[in-house]
Amino acid sequence: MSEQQLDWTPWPEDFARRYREAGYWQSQTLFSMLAAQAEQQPEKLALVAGKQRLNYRELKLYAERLAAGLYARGLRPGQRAVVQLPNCAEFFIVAFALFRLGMLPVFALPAHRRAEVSYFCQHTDAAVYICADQHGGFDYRALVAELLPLAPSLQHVIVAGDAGDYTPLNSLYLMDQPLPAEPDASGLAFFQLSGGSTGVPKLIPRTHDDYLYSFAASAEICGLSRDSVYLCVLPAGHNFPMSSPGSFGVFHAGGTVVLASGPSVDESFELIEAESVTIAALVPPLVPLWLDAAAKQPGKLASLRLLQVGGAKFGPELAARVEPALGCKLQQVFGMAEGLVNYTRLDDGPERVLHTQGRPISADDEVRIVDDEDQPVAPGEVGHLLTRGPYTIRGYWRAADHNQRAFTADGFYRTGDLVSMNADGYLTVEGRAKDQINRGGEKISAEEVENHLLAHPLVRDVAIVAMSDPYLGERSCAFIIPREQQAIRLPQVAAFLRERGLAAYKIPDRLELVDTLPQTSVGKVSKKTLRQMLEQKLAAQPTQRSQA
Ligand code: OOB
Repeated sequence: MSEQQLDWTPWPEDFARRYREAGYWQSQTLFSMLAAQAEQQPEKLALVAGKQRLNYRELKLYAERLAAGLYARGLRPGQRAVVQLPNCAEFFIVAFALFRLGMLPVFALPAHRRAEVSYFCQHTDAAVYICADQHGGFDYRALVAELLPLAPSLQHVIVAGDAGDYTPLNSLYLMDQPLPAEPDASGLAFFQLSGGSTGVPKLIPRTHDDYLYSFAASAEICGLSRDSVYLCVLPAGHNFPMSSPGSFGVFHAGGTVVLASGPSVDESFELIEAESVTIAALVPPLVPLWLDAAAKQPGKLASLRLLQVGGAKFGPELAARVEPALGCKLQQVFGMAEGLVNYTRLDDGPERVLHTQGRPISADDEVRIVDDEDQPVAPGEVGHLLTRGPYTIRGYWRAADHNQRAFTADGFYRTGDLVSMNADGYLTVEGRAKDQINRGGEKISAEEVENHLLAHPLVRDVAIVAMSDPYLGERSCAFIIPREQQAIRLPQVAAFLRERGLAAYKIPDRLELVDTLPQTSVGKVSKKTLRQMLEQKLAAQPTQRSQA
């Protein structure tokens, strides 16, 4: 067995055979999908990113030349590359170059900082880190300087834009150079990031076969064709905008991907009008902004056919406003980077589209809804969602102990979501059992942030919980027992976490100082009680919520 095989959990042979025979796994790599489009319609516009417009031939060519340049620098198939790029053309050129070479990208979010990025590099022994010079007011080259001593495996740092002391991405495009054979489609293609509920983020190993199936089938469910024009508003490396059906589903269908540089509604509306966008995907907090803007600028969205909303709970009241206000179909999407994705279907009526989060992609997505003892709940009742199937992983990367808890013995992934299923097989998300805060679609592992805060000299103990928020759905609140009555305030907490290199969205929105933390009967901190205490307090002083 190669080292790589020991690091992840492939599907058992009988399942793999079944998924191949059913035609889900096509033995096609992600790069060869792009190459097929370049062959069939070379001049078709594939990507719009700012002033750059690349057709399929160009996108494939740039990816190949970059793969050759990386290869010439000594980088080899199977090695890992941490990629932290904003929504720009290079994101896809780099991704497809790495797929071609058989290197394995880890797609860090642009919001990640030293703590997350150094961990990704260490945990995967990454050979290369690829970033932008700057984006959103942040200079990634400064991050590199802090990163290098922490990530001894890094052989190269490659920067898109002004590279400073590092290797300019632009210098790596090589023509007519040899490349190794394409990787095996049953092997790993790249890593998604888990939202996480544990001390350190988990890496999700995805194969060419399983990922390609997930977005090809998603593209079909969403009715994508060569005429589809997809607006990518969310960070391009997240599973939702990448594969549900996302940019990869659009490439598979031979359509056009239009990148927005960020979530600004003005930019999105300009792009929709200018590029005749037909489909876009949002997290729930962006929807009210779109509804307001659409009321002020009627006509801008004339080309839009489908708006997808997912990543966090989307309530029926807001959902009901989408179709009348935007003049397009709404689709709810409930998915996870580990695999399973559910969609309401294009021909579903309002009962399903407004009140459920859809049903799975595949007839071979197995879904179990169970109680705390792993026993099936009665039909329609709320329980823990477990799942396995042709594109849901069987284990995280290099996480043998955690995998024992996160998966059942027969390979079902414990999603940590509480759901109910109606008689038609549609799921409604009813809550969450995992120790996570879903801050408008951005996932925060409570334990990860708690561990950082426990290192603060004024913190004796800490527990982080979600508090409901009218705009983001949830925000995070830290309950802290200070040491020896010494007060600690939110700005100090924020500065401390920033200093430790944590992404800004993980910094608690509110701080409550307490003398004790309530306990459950088995002596664990009762986060349920903390959430109730918080809701009571916020109900008594509602204006405090936004000031916190
Ligand atoms: C998507 O992926 P992740 O990995 O960032 O987060 C997954 C978790 C789910 O387990 C669930 O807790 C929550 O995000 N979630 C939703 C939801 N969609 C995701 N909770 C309620 N309603 C929804 N519609 O977030 C993701 C991946 C692919 C497609 C869409 C979303």
